[in-house]
Amino acid sequence: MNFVDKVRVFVSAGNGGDGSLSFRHLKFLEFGGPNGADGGKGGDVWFEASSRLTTLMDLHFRPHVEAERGSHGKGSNKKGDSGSDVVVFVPAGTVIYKDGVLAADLHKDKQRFRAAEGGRGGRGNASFKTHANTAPRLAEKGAPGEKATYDLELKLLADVGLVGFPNAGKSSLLARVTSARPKIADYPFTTLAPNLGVACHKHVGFVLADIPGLIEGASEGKGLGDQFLRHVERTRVLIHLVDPAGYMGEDPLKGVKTIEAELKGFSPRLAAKPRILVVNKMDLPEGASVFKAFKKKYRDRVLGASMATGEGVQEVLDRVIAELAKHDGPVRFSDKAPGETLHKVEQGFSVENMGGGVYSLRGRYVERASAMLDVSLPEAINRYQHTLKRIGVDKALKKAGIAAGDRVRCGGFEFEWTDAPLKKLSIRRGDKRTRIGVGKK
Ligand SMILES: Nc1nc2c(ncn2[C@@H]2O[C@H](COP(=O)(O)OP(=O)(O)OP(=O)(O)O)[C@@H](O)[C@H]2O)c(=O)[nH]1
Ligand SMILES: [Mg+2]
Repeated sequence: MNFVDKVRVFVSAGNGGDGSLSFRHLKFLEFGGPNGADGGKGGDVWFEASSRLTTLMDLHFRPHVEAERGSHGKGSNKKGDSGSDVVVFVPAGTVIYKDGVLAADLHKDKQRFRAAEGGRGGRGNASFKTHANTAPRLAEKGAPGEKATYDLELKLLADVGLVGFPNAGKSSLLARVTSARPKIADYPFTTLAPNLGVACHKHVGFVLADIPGLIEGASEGKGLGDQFLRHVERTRVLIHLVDPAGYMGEDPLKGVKTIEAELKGFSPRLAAKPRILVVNKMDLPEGASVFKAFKKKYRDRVLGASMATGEGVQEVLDRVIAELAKHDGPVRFSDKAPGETLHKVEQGFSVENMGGGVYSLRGRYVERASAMLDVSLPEAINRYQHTLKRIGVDKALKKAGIAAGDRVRCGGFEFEWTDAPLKKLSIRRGDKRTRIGVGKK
């Protein structure tokens, strides 16, 4: 089984339901007034952290997430139902990026982030009723739900990270101080995916992460180490384990430099972590002399231990809890965890002359307005034109050199531009009323 720790997810929120265009018809009441109700809101898509999950595996197999659309409004003022939200559960410790920018950091159980907001329901004609226009033949289509692509990364939430060359005894340390039972064997790259374990020492509990061994070039992708270094990126302390026999016969003192360079090469954040240097396998014949050489260079900063006999393990744990106490507080990936964000529709727009008499109009507000326009309703078109004028689109198009007969594209919608003055919007009467008035004379 693969350890999935990075996955790209495509989310689409539900579209809003369309508003209804309807009038009340009663036997003895000819002009019952508009009663077309609004459409329901489309469902949102949320990410929620759950401490019960440990991998992003599910999303790896089902990366497309869609929320339900709102239902359409109906006559007799029957509002459309909202579409149900979809909640995607991810392990606590999942960091979410949108276009390479941090969007949310779900490090605590039940933390939520709205990944895509459902479109609002279109308004029915009852909503457009005013004193001046008592019978509007005007309704909006539902707003499109947001669509977005996110990159999710799982960062295990461990307090202590175990680093070192393959075969140094990292998994042996985890097995000795926690109830985790990782695979341990006398060959490099025994560990292929991170193992976590919970240790308790002198009433202090902490989580240890055992990751695959690092080799030279790990930070550039050699071996297995680099893809897992990010798991220890937000631990508070690193234990660097050294095999006195040296990795592949290399001098263990030189080996420390190699690992240090890899940590630095991966990220400055990793390089800045406090470290506990431990010469392991002190029961081996070369243990004592190697430890002596380390002591000369690193003085108090190095400890000797044996995961085989248990010698020195208590001292390592003492050092761990002392360091943890010094570097308190939960470790966050970013200082500003956005948590929940509200998406406001930006009012800004931009106009671009594409050549050949075609102009492109961009901006979330205008694109949404275009998507909500029901072109079969002249009154809706009139209102749309007034909106564009009010927010200054007309002016901007003129400035960009538009001429009558040129075309404007906005979202998936295209219209012809004219210079003709707009009809007054507010004093339009229902067609029927005018006709009846004439008839009564
Ligand atoms: N003699 C002796 N052998 C040890 C000690 N600690 C670990 N070993 C042995 O060293 C070998 C490697 O141990 P692991 O714990 O698998 O090492 P690792 O660092 O997790 O290795 P990778 O997962 O491959 O990176 C195993 O055969 C262990 O039994 C020790 O203190 N003394
Ligand atoms: Mg291991």
